[in-house]
Amino acid sequence: MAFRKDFVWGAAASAYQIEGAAFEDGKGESIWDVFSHQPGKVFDGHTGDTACGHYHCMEKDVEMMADLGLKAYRFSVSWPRVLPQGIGDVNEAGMHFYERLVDMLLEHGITPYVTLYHWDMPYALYLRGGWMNPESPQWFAEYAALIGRRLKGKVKHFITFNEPQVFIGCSFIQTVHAPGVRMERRECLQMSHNVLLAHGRAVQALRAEVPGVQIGYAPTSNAAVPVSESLQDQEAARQAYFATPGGDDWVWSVAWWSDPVLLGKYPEDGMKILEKDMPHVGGDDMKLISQPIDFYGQNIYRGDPVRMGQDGRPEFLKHPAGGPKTAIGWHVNFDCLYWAVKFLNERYKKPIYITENGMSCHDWLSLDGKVHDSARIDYLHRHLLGLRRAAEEGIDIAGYFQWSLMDNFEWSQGYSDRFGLVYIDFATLERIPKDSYEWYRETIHMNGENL
Ligand code: PNW
Repeated sequence: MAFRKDFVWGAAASAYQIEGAAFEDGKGESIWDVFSHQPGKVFDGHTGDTACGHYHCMEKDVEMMADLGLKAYRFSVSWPRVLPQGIGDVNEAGMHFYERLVDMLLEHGITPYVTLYHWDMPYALYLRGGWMNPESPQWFAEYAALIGRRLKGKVKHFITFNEPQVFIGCSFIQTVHAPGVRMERRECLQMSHNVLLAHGRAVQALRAEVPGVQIGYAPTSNAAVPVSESLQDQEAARQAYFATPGGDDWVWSVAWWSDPVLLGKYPEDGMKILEKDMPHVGGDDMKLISQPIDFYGQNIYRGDPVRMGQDGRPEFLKHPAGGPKTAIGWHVNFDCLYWAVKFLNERYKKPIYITENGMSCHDWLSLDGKVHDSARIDYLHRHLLGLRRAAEEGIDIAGYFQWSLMDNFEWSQGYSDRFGLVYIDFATLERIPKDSYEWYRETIHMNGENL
């Protein structure tokens, strides 16, 4: 069997992108609530105020997940929904929502994977400097302890951060995500260090609160895909994947965000490039950041072609003209999961989950009332073939979370890009399973033997 028997077939989502109820039941504001209401920040002025209305129809959504056959559901907790000021008083109504969600999932035999931070920082903490504040790791640890305490005995799997490089890079360098403020490189590196410390503090807090907890981390990367399987091109891709690029692109370095957590040090090439902007690294910092975690997640949507250049150095190539692209404009490289997982496993030696993978399409309802998203099926199928190849080669792949269960608020793209297995009519919030939903159900049922 290619995929192990207990392979975790899942789907993922995040709080701000689906919940709505942004100003209800005592929830505090997040940086996304504020940002999406500023003119010109999000496509056509869309906001997550209502989103998919998941907060109000969670029970129905879980029934849908059960119908789909999901083994696991990865969701995030909205920090300001449970702690409106980020620290201090708990909003019991908000906490109760997640307790009910977890209970419902367990009743349906679906394992919850809880992400603590999927970008919606409490606005109150942002006003105190956000990740620039040296107290931010402590804030995050207190929040992690609260979630651990309230969900222990029910939730075993926690993920500290979703894509730290995106909430630093897109927010403070590209300024297209909340809070959308340009910061100096020195400041971005300081924030990144504080985020890594916050990860370490949260791991400690969760271990203290939750017996038998399994803790993971979910950064993202574009895979580096060798243009041929020659050993030279493979080596070029491996080097390119883990190299720290210069300029603002340091933030997309795979090694920058994962070497500290899994190897206990910043990558040397990166430290050289970033030398004059490096944050102060305290004596015990790296030990705190690198305390053991249980699994390694990676969100992967794309891969870039690499070959060994004439000069013996890796060289990124252009994507072929007219090659496949998704609606959001991302180039598709079907082999990205295979190569990413292979290289990550070699370097970090941890059980790997693909914590996100999926395709944006401009889906529409056909005359027959269905959504025939054959391109998405083909995308998922081919990416899973790559993952299967990795599994067949003996790489420890624990699970796969499709992004996303339903169409949702795609950050600065608003509702203009659809990633879901389930179509949402955003006027009525009606849910309509797409063809890919039926296909994924079959795939889960067959444990991938249909691929
Ligand atoms: C992820 N990139 O974001 C996020 O975790 C999700 O919330 C989001 O909806 C999903 O992918 C689809 O975009 C990413 O530039 C943002 O490679 C940017 C990149 C990757 C993932």
